[in-house]
Amino acid sequence: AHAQNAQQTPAPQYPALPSETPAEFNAPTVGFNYTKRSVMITMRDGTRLNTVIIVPKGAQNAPILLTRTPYDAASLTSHAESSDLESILSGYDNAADVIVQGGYIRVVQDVRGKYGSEGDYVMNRPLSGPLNPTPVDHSTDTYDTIDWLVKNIPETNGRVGIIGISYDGFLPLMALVNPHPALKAAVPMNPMVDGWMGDDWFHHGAFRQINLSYIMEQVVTRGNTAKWYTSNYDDYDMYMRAGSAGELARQRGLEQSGFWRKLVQHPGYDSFWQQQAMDKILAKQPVTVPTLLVHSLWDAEDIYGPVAVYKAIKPNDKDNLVHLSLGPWNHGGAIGEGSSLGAIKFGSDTALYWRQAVLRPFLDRHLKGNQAAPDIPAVTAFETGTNQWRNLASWPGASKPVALRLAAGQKAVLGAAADAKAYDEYVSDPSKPVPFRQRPIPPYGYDEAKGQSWPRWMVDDQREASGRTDVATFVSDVLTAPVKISGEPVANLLASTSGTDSDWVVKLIDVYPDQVGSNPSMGGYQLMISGDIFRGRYREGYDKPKPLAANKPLSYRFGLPTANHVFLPGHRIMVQVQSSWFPLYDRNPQTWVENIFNARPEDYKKATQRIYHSSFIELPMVEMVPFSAGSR
Ligand code: PG9
Repeated sequence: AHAQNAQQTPAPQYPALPSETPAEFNAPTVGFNYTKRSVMITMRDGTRLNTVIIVPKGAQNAPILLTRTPYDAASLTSHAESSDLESILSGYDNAADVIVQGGYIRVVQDVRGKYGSEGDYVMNRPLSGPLNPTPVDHSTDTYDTIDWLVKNIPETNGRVGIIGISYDGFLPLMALVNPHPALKAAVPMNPMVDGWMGDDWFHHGAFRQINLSYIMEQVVTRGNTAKWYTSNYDDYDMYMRAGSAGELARQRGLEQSGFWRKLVQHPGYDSFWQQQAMDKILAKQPVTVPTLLVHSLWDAEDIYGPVAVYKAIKPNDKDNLVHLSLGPWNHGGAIGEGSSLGAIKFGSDTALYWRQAVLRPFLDRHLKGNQAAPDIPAVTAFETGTNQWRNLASWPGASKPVALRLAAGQKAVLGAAADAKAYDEYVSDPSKPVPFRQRPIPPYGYDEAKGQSWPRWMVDDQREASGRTDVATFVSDVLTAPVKISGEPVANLLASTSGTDSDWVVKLIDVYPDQVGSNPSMGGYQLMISGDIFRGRYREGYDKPKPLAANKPLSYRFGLPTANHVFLPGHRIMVQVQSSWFPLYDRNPQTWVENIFNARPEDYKKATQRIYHSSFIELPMVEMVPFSAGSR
């Protein structure tokens, strides 16, 4: 009756109070030095991708610089609401100074399935093939995008470069597969290359559980609207309370995500990982596009990728189109301020130098068709320790392996004979895993104001660790001459565990002099130059997980991340060995379980670890050349 009554009685007519909001607001751009528009570009399967196009005012015959991203094109192109192009671009993922100085047309696109684009999101969408039955992938989407851009942006000169960091650095690698003819330059910066071997998901099989928050926010909604919540200010407590990465993921709803389910189904290096490793994919094709790979020496996220790709494609580089830069940066640091990282100072703004002396001439030469512009060196490598840039013809150049032996008396000795019977021993207790940095470990994040100094943890002072009884420490005598290494150190352990599985973490460390007059707080500083983890169950093969024989000395050999460092006279060389790196990596229960993601609390047991004195680190030693301005 009430409803009927409402229908019969006409609503009372009030005098209008018109809305003050126009039906459509046309934003003026008076005084702007650019124009910006968003378009939906249609891919070959009909899916439309949101693409932001920014054209500098007055641009003519200008090259296009493209970034494809899962991290929201709209926000990446509006770091400030400003009439000034450099102001809106400055920030993550854009070398804004170079882009503006070069007069580039800037294009940033949401990948399929994210933010403003249509379609389905698949993490690091594999190439069409065994892992992707559809005819579309990042290679085809980039091809179709470039084809549209060069035909629909009248101000362009028809030449396109693609640049990006991290995931946005993986996408330029995908663009190199069946590249569009207008693609004239690729700049993969700190790219994701092999998520299992050494980039974002695992390192030699140990799971990087600290990325759970990223996975959750990145894959469970199109616009990253579902947020990971903090239950503890100290991440160490949160992960300890959960027990295993699998349990925490369950508690946070991650099992609803297809990507999480794939991670759990593929804990080992099976075809799922091998078939999407970009270094393996690109190794099978010729190099046809000038490519500048960018590596950060303290990259906490993708420290494996750039050099892995360089090694894979350089043999196919008949026209010397491949370049490599190694800078003293954290992840993405090449676009920031590069005069220091944490407590470590480099004497100049290394990132600004690289952008002006390497990135800009590379882009100008290939995108402006300015073949007169000087080509950049094959390799531009910052040498930490001496704080000098080195221009090299190849990487790592003429290094030779010299053994740094883990000897008796907690000594690290260059080249000494082995003492196979003796060992150092420690107890690895999963209830007290070694923190990867001093606690409290604020939730994963970049906000220094919140103490979230994720970007600089790799240069933390390692004294906290070396003082622990569950960290075996070996240190050389004070050096009387410089020791230079260029390349990847290789850990060769002979070790036993009383358990039936174990993780081995090896860290190569530069120990500063006991006193540093010019900077007293650096006295005795222990700076990690290279370090990584290896999950023992894969010692017979990354695709062959097996229990370890308890209390039996077994050999382990695995690469450590690329270094380009001089241990100066007065310094010492240190090696630390431990069996947890928490909560960066999930704990190894140290007893065999089929899948550690599903380990139960009772599986986690203490283990007695022995590092035998026939263990050593292969150091890629280089004869020191006296520095002269000419070698810059
Ligand atoms: N490679 C970075 C990342 C990926 C996955 C987890 C955490 C970090 C990145 O694309 O930012």
